Amino acid sequence: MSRLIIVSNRVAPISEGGPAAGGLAVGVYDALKETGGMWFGWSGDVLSSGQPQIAVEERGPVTFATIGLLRRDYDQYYRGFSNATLWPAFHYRADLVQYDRHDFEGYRRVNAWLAQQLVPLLRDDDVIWVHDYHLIPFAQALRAAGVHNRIGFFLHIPFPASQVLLAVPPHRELVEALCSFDLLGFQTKPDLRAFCDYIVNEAGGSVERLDDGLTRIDAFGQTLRAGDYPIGVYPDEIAELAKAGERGKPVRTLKATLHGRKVIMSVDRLDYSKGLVERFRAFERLLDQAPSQRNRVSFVQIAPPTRADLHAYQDIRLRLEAESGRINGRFAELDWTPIWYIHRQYERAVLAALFRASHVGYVTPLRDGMNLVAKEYVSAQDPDDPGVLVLSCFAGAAQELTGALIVNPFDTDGMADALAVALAMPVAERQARHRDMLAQLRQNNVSVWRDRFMRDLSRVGKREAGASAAAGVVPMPLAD
Ligand code: GDG
Repeated sequence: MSRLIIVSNRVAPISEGGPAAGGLAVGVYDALKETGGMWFGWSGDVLSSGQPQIAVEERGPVTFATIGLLRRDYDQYYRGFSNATLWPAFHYRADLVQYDRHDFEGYRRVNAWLAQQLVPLLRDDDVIWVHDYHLIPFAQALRAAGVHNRIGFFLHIPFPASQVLLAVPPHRELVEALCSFDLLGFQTKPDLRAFCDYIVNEAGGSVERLDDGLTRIDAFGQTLRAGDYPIGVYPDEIAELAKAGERGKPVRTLKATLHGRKVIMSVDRLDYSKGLVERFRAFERLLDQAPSQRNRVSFVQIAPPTRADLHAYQDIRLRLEAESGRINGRFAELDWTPIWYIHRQYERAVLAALFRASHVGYVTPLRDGMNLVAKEYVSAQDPDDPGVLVLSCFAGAAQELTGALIVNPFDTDGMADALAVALAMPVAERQARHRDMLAQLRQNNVSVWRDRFMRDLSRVGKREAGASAAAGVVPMPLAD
């Protein structure tokens, strides 16, 4: 059996059997344990000087290989091009795109440098699976270094419509780089369609739907396959965690504080793509339009910090603090706080228990590749008395979780109406919706997602030596 090599920007901290790691990390780690293999990526360390060295740690059949980044590389590759250019553009926020040519050079340089670090660790029959937008040029860099192994790529975030992608000046270089992979995985069919649209209408390539469900792409002198692979969770494990936490301190504290009031629950990294301000305003609209809900329901927003050194993230934090303060100032009473805005992280088990204790899961991103919180919320519910999921039509999860109340996050009244419907929904309807969604989550759990991708990657033809040279790939400069 070929070894599996996972490459991702960050290597997930895995605590064996522990509840700290999420489903994705566990799902990928399970695959590594089965086939044997390696997880390669940035250690999370930023070095002010010196030459970063790979640290290799063996855990049974799995090798973890991590390396630090120099400050300049971190600034250009991670903060700059990945998170100030690609992240907003891929989430349809062309207005937030900041582009600096030097950052793009740094992004390509770090991809080439990381690829050079990986090459000596590779064997001929390794299968390489690269994750996410930080590493779009990674296969191109490996090909330039003479690697002919099968290389797949999974994009965790949306792939934007062509007219939005055109806002990123080097859009053509990016899509050309993607075509050096053998298999491209997208979260949803609309993402795959957006990619195909670019290939046909902007790159002059062609796409063909194949009998096996994959799409064949011919562009930039390369032939590859693409498909949609909606990522899943382990619903039964989450349900166990949630149940185990039912009588735990966090849930007891929550219930004691609420005195029988209902709870609307949201959990998101504090990111402008998650639609938090719009969500707060829709909750305010509910209190405006339905005075009977006042003092009867509280909205708990857990929003751990993320990328706090970027301006757009400082801005969303300030806006959210202002909104929660304003709305609480308008409606709060001596014995009732309408919005609990909590800017910190909780343990995974605590979140699962809080999901189970709440009446509405309020998940309304403006754009999201998938949104695992939506899937975790459904998984955590008590099937006899489940909460209701209110879900944005712009989350990838909305393609599968059709038993949710699907809302448009730009429609404040529509969201307020959905909250009112959710809070009043009879138990039989809640049970039926939950049953459908749970069946879907079990059918497409994270193992199924991973196995489908790996099966398809193992089927694509291995690249012939010299194929990348024929496609005109230019070797990229190495880091200083
Ligand atoms: C990207 C894509 C795609 C959140 N707060 C805490 C915490 N979390 C966990 C959640 C969930 C995960 O983090 C967040 O996953 P999402 O899918 O919701 O969003 P992104 O972080 O933006 O993830 C997304 C995903 O990749 C996978 O492909 O679905 O579209 O943007 O698991 O529970 N976990 C803990 N404490 C917290 O306070 N322990």
